[in-house]
Amino acid sequence: MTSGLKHLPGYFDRAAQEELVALLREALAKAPLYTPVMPKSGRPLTVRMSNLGSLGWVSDRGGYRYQPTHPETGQPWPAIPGPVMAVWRKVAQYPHEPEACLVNYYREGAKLGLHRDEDEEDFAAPVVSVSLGDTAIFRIGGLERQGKTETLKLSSGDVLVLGGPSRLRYHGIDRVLSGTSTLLKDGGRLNLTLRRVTKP
Ligand code: MD6
Ligand code: FE
Repeated sequence: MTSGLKHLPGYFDRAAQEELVALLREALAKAPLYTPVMPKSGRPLTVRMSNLGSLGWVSDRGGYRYQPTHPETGQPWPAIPGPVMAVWRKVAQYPHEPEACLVNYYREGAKLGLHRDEDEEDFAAPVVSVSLGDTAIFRIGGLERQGKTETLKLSSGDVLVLGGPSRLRYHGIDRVLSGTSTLLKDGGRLNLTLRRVTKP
């Protein structure tokens, strides 16, 4: 079942990746990466997060949700930069703007457990992701958590689209291969996931 899953390796060339990183550094200076915790247990995630856009995805003891402000600064999230909006317009095949851009940052050893992106109101819109920095091992399964999975390498500059019948497939990041990219001066991996949250 691969329909709706689109991997676009090398969508951004090195110069474009550098521009994205510069824009992200500016945004993250205003909305710093923070360490979210799991609902109920309060266990910290290994991935650090921030958001751009009118709504940001957060996880805390109370649960998962979208909210308009940064949980630590209380400030609205910075705008989604133009070149990031542009990739959505190019690949999403969806007529409305994304509202949320989750920024995930992985240091060595960080991972993201198998999950579905299901906190949005409108699954008609795809989720579009952009990877920057070290290569990640992305695991993708089916619509059931127990189903068969396979892996895919996501490298710097790659775009991945989960839409249509693949919109609610389980997926996660097994690990990040340190030292595979020179893009980020302190190493690690940045991933952006763009989502439409509300029904237009
Ligand atoms: C990551 N990505 O690449 C995590 N979700 O760091 C995701 O969880 C994801 O890449 C939905 C669609 C595409 C993705
Ligand atoms: Fe996801």
